[in-house]
Amino acid sequence: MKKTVVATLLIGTALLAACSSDDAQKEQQTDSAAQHEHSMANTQQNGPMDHEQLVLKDNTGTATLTFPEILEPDSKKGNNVEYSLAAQSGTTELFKGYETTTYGYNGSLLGPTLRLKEGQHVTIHLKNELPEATTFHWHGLEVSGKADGGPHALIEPGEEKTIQFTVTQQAATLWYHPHPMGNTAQQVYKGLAGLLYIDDAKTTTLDLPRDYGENDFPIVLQDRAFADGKQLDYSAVANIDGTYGDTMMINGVINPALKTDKQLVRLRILNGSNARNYLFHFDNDMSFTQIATDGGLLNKPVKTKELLLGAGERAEILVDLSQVKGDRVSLVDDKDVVLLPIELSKKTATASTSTNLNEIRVDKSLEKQEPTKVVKMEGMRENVTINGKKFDENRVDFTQKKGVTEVWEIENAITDEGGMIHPFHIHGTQFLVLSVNGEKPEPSLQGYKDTITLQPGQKARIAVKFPYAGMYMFHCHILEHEDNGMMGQIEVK
Ligand SMILES: [Cu+2]
Repeated sequence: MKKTVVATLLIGTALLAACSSDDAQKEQQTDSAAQHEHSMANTQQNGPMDHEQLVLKDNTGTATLTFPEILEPDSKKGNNVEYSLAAQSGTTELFKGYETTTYGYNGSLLGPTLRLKEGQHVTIHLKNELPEATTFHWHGLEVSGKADGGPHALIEPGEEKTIQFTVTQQAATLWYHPHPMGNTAQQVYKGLAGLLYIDDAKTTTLDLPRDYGENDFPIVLQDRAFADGKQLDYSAVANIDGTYGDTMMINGVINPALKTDKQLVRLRILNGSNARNYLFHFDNDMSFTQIATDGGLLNKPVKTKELLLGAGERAEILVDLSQVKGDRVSLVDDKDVVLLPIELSKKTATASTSTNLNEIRVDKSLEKQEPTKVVKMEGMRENVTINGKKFDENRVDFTQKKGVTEVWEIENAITDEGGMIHPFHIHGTQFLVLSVNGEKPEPSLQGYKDTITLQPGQKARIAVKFPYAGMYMFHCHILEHEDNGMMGQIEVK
């Protein structure tokens, strides 16, 4: 199986100097997995290095996977819906006999699934019941800058705020999380995250599994490290280059197994981790079908055996569990660490699925256009920058006209220090990938995206259109990089 490079790429200055041609760079990338092993070995001998990644333990499957509740509206009249969400602090029994201090929305850990329909006029009453300031950011939602919940939209402890927007985008699996300047990583780590689904009329007519928690499962992947007393003590485990955990938490459950029938299932997978990338496949090497990217359905289902999700990205996949021999199959990562064991009952049901899912058209003329905006992500540790700069809330980095498509070039640059994966995210828009390193994007990138995971040395061209006006962030979705200023802002007028 072809392995994409997921590991941190460590390149010595001398090696970098020796590698100036493209070929040499490619060679470096294919060698990087081996280099990573090497760097881990060094780490163990010489003490921790900043880009050390905590090794993930197998998910033992001793608990049962549960699913977030779907949030009931406070009121619903025609197309008008009203919801209330409060960010709260509490305790959760993640390990038997231990009370772990956690954050959540309308509860102690994570949040309910907010399920909206295209065309709805939505009012959400936000309340901050935390002991610290926060914001409510709607990752992937096309809304005005005022409703987006970036770092400018701080809500102080005890404060309430109401936002309103109309859902004008197609069916998708989005999510929400806090976005306060310099403090996002810690708040997400403690448990602030929830799913936001958008449904639309067309998607409901398609032949796809759609029974929430029955054959259509939300899967929020988060790796966590627990300090003394099984606490999520962020300051004890934080890593400036991305905080990794050794323990798999899915939907807020430690070591959960998904229990279901031998049927066709839809997994809506969110990489809600602070930093970890997951290059996943099944341990029996069976194929599965990707049907959606961050921002909605692909034009056609894409059959594959592995998929990479960087921090913040989502994918919807269909898995035909009726073809599994035996009563267990596991989703595993590229090191064969068990991410999610699936326990199967005997009942077998086969199902058909639609083959035409969406009608995304890329404007061919854009493919030849030179980019009007260039974003260069570089650096590691505290040196992370975008176009050589750290975030400054008083500086507007770019401007763009509402409703006008521009070609952006996003580069993940290799520097003297080396390079690493950076997942690049833009607020308030769903973009289309035109090319990666000058080539047509792979099928799994041919849908709407709000986050694109770039390997060191990769350059992507994307078509970006903002349907609304306001101030929006663009940043690396390794939350510690974001907190360290690997972020810029764009004013859309
Ligand atoms: Cu980054």
